[in-house]
Amino acid sequence: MDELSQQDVIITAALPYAYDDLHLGHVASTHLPPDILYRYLKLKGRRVIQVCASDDFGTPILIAAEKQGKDPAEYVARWNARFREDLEKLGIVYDLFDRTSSPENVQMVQRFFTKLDENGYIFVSEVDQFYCEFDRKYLPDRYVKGKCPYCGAEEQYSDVCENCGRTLQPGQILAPHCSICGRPPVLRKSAHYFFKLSAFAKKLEDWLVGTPGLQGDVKNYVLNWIKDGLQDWDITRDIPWGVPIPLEDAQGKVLYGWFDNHLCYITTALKAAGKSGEEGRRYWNGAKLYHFIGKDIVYHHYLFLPSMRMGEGEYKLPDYIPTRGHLLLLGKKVSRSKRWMITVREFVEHFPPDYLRFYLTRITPLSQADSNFDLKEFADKINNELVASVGNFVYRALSFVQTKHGGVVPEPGTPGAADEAVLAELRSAVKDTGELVEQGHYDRALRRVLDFSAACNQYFQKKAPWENNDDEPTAVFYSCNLVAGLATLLAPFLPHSSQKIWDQLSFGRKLEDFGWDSAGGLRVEAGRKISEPKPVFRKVEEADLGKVRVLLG
Ligand code: B3M
Ligand code: ZN
Repeated sequence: MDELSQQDVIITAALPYAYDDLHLGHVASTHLPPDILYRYLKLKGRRVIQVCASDDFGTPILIAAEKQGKDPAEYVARWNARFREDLEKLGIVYDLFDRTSSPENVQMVQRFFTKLDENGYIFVSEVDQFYCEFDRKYLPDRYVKGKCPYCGAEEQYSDVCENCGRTLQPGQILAPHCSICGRPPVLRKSAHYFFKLSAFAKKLEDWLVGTPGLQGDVKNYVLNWIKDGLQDWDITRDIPWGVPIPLEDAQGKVLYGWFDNHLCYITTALKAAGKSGEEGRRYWNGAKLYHFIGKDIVYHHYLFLPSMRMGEGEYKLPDYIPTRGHLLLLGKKVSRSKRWMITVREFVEHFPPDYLRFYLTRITPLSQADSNFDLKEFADKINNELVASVGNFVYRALSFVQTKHGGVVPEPGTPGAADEAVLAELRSAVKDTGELVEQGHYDRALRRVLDFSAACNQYFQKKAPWENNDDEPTAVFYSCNLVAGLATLLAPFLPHSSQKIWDQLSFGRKLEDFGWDSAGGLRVEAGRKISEPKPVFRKVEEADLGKVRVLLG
């Protein structure tokens, strides 16, 4: 990233389906990483917006709403509100958290369809669809259950077997039955619209190879998919919940959720920026684009999304699609059906949000490798790194000002070698951490901040101000400035705690007003009266962990 660039930045996070709570896995791969980048760029003074939305359309959501006897629009609105609440608790605040079902997005999606059609990338073909004669409706994928032809598991959806993980083609499932009434469906012909994904093979390849910001580990296997041949893509659903296909003879048909949802990145960003039409396109096309995702939706983001934008021709492709792996829970894969998951809601009832942010950032690399949420490791990292290192230094340094100097930062003497050295270490921490964030390595960036915190503790120990040496005021003065440096360095990762530290230093101005680059300087001046120091972190006890174990049954 060009340091001096005034280019706009647009950051998006994958859109959660509006039918279940956000869990820790969503946070680790999809919502927390972009928030770190966003907060950092803001501190760097960049023009950046961050957006997300609820993914409202699709068969599973319609079924879930029907099960509760709710209107789907009302059903998804409740989830949307719930997502915002949960994310806000974690300090993840989007400039706009919209919804794929917004009128603006419906308009954008229909525009895309029409343009793709005009450009020759849409065709019609008859497909076999399950149809329930009793319920008088077409039954797409999730409305039909049956036996998996591969592993024999019963009660699997007709598009995927949750037991063996295989994808099924229409008509492949054995002993199919309607999930509403239980009767066997019949196969009927239905006219479906297809998107010519195959026409983009070469262009996609060129884009993958020619875009330096795309992750190498993902690129390689996407290139292999292209080599194996791309299937044209059925983008039609015979259900009443989705973006209506804007054609006379497509009555009763809507677009598949994966046609409309990623277009909401564009819609929502333009809406957040207050731009539309030609101005909106200019804004989008002039910006650096980041789409953060989890590895399970690589296919959609590295093939569907770019080819639709290429085929439509007006909106730029992403510069970065940071892709992270799954978060295992105590070594096992998260499963909604088995309820092997911890929701954000549950977690923040027991722990401060920054503890989650800290631990997830520490264990989540920029790669498709899975990470593992482990309770013991969680407690160890919080207790040994956050409490014993960061918390300890901040509290010791400020308590010293309080008890020995009546809460007033003392006037320093001439700095010695150790003071110069620790200030140099602060400067390099600011530089290194910033570079690592810009490269997308938030785990390593946070690790770098912790190394700095260790250096602060060593400095304090070495200077031993409690021995009342001549340079005691210098040590205390420098320590206060190191505390301020830590507050800024931690701000992208731990916004709540960093604010608490900042507040104890009683700056008249906000942390954000100082910005990132000022963090390497001496910002706490002598004579300043600080607030009463209080420990910023508390230890995680065995009893706290017990509460989480209860959540998992
Ligand atoms: N809702 C899948 C998911 O939640 C899907 C992402 C859409 S991003 C455009 O993992
Ligand atoms: Zn039926």
